[in-house]
Amino acid sequence: MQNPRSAKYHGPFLKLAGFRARCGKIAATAACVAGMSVAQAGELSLSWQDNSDNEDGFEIERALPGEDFGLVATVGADAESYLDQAVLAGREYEYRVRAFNAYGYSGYTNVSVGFVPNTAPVVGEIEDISILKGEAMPVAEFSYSDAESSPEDLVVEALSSNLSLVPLTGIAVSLERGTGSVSLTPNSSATGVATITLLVSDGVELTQQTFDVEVKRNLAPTVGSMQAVNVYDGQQVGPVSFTISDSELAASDLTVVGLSMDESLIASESISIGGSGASRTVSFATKPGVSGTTTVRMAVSDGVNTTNGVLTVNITRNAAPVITGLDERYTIEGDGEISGLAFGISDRETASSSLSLSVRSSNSMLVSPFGMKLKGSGSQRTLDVTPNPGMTGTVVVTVAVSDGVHTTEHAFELRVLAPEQVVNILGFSIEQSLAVVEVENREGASFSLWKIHSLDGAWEKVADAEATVGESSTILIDPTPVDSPVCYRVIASE
Ligand SMILES: [Ca+2]
Ligand SMILES: [Ca+2]
Ligand SMILES: [Ca+2]
Repeated sequence: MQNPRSAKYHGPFLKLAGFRARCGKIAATAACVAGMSVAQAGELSLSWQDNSDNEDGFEIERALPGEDFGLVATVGADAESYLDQAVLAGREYEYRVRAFNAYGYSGYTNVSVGFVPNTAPVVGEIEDISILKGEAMPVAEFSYSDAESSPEDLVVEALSSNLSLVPLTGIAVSLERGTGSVSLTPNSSATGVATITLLVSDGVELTQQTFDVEVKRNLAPTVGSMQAVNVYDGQQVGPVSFTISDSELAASDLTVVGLSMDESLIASESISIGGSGASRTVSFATKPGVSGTTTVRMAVSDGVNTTNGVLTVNITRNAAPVITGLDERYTIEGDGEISGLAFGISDRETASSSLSLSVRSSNSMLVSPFGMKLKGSGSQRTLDVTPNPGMTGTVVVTVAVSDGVHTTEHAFELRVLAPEQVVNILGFSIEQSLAVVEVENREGASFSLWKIHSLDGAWEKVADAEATVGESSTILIDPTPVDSPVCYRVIASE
């Protein structure tokens, strides 16, 4: 508690509580206390009647009730009042006065009693606090003031009605110019209600203010059990569904974080959580080339408690598909083609009808994508290859089959031989709008000029011409400029 002598009084201007007056006969001088009043907060004003005409001055003495009088001031001759500014609010004081001169003292006046009024401090209301166990405790703020004392002269104490929930060591009060805050640290394992009482004292009067702190039960979230999943390596898995709930929070307020228990089988970065509310999903990818059993953990948190859901993942190594029945090398004679080249596809885990099959060529000028056709179904497939007309050379044709995880390829070399030569073309050039063809051929042979605007387009015949032995032939070509390159070829025939 505060020492009341340090408190200052700032109360209203009040009448003196007790007043008694008695004029006494005094040897050398005479005086009589005539009245006393509160001049202003923290002051008492004393007045008396000067009954003497030969005094040198007056002595004013003061006492607390039941205690001895002591001199508080000396004032000069003819004075009839004194202002005592060293009084405390809420206290009662007794005064008496005597006159003095060179010959001695008069008798004392009667004793007059003055009371310095005081009002109790005022403490603002404090809102009750309710939290879930483990949640952060908000700071309780309050205002406090006193009519007579400044805030820094007030003493604030706090009490707890439930020490097992909020021990006294768990209450910290800080004060700042009339605004106080109470920081509470409840017992981390306890729940219940504690009434916190604040006692604010000005040294005389005490005001109390209470508020309740409730720490409610907080159960950990629950996660529904999940059936193990059997998957392959290198596979995208999910979304796999699971349910979550919490006694205190809405499921939408729960947070879920996925974690791999074996990073060599499943990378945690590949785990993603989807869904909303009580229905959530987990998706992840198994690493390629691995096998084994691990778990993906879903950490479900209500902000305080965490419950782990567990998904067991059995990873089997996925075998690559197999291609059978294709050779390493094929040859097409002349302007021929390959039709119905049979081969088989199969996979240990995936039905043949579900495998994806593709084919590509290393040289689109010789064998364009349109020149290759895959046919058949299930495990029995065929391939047709038709080279571009008149083109010769060697191309690598690659057949690829995928089970969605692994891809197996079979590449074969395809040689496209030129048809038997019937006419020799010695030279071919384009000069402005003329194609100049130089042939060394037999009498009666002919040739034709073809052009193509892009590799994916179709060859289109420009003109047919009869060859003249030993001479160059010319063909008028379309001089219209084009944006894309144009490719020309000459085919000779008998
Ligand atoms: Ca007060
Ligand atoms: Ca909870
Ligand atoms: Ca497979």
